[in-house]
Amino acid sequence: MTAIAVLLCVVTVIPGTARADNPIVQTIYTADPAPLVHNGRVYLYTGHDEDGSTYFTMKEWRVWSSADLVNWTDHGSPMSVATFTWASADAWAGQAVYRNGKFYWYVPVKDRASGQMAIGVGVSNSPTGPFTDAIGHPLVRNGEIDPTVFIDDNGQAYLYWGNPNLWYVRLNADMISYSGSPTKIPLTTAGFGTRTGDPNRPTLYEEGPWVYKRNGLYYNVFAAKCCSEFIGYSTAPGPTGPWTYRGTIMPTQGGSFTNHPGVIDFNGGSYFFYHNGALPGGGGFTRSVAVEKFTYNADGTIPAINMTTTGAPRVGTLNPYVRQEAETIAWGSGVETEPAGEGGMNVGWIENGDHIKVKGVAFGSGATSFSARVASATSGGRIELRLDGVNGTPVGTCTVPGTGGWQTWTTVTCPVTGATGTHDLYFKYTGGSGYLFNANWWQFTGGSSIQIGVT
Ligand SMILES: [Ca+2]
Ligand SMILES: [Ca+2]
Repeated sequence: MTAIAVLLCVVTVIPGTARADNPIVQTIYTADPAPLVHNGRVYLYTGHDEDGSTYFTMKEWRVWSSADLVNWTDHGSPMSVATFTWASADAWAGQAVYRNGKFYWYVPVKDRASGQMAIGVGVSNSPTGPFTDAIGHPLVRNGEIDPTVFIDDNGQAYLYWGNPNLWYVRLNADMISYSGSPTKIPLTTAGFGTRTGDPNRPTLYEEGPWVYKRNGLYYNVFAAKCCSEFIGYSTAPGPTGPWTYRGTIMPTQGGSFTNHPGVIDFNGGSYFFYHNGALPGGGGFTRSVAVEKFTYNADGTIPAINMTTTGAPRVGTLNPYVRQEAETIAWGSGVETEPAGEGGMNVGWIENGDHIKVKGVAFGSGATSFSARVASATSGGRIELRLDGVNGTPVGTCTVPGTGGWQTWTTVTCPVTGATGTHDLYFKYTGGSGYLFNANWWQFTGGSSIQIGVT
């Protein structure tokens, strides 16, 4: 019985267990992940390392979202250095939180007048923006970076930040002002571990704090030591301490000399976001955000977590019978994204042989047709629909014509056969040389993805 059960398990698991979904974003370099769970989705706020960067050359922040932790929708850049008229550079590591119907995005950015790093705060009615400067000046400015914001159960919010020090201040309920003065958290070796070899930095705390509360325990997860950094953490019985160092979560790995944590619970699982240099051309200034699933120990401590190329398991399916964005991607090869003239983002830079994988597409009883919103300033190409591999089972091919412009959109439709059940779907783009076409969104028609009762 055991052997049979194991065999059955293997047979059923393999089709859904695809590999290499880390890093999360393949279209650009991303850094400093800050995940936020809201209304059944994970919104992932990141920085953007410019291609070929040799410093932390960062001009804008980016937003992504997912309901299944494998297919991530690109929401573009709803906030940049230019959002803050008083700022001159350095769109570095921030965090967005939700309160009272608004999203507040706390970020470090360089104050033009003083030349010091300061903390700004953007605000939006939507998790994907656009964000505007909430106050028109820095929220705090003391030359230190890396804000994290935590709202306790009693409604008191705290802003923590700092490198080389670790500061906190109590935010008012409006989330854009504070009471009292910024206070230094004592960096004791009991609280933050012992660093050797640097008399100016006696503890392991370096930067990038991520403060949250879980089951009554307060956590401060942070980038430790330098350089290269690892991720360590401390816990406390209250939001202002006293902190106790609890050890390493993620050791130094992955080809980037910095790292940055973001920790959430979602859909019954716990997830650890970080960054590394895993994309081609990647390194300390060309980083990529990734995610691992983990399970807290019974006493609330966090196990060691290693970087993988596998990423988090899928926690849902994708419904192909509603509009899905072309820029919803589990893995993209050869493509990039840009703002679309008719709203949102589109996929572009599509050449012969490029592809996009979307995982866990629930075709149910079977799709009969496929439509895609496309544009082409050249002579177009083809979208081959394949299951479970870039050269997997073909279930349809749509021909894309020239439309007279890269933002001159039309909808093409083609028949589909053999797409039933749940599969990883590959869009394999084929055609001539050069850029073929852009894609904005897609949708199948046919069988019901969710079969409830009889209609
Ligand atoms: Ca390409
Ligand atoms: Ca789109």
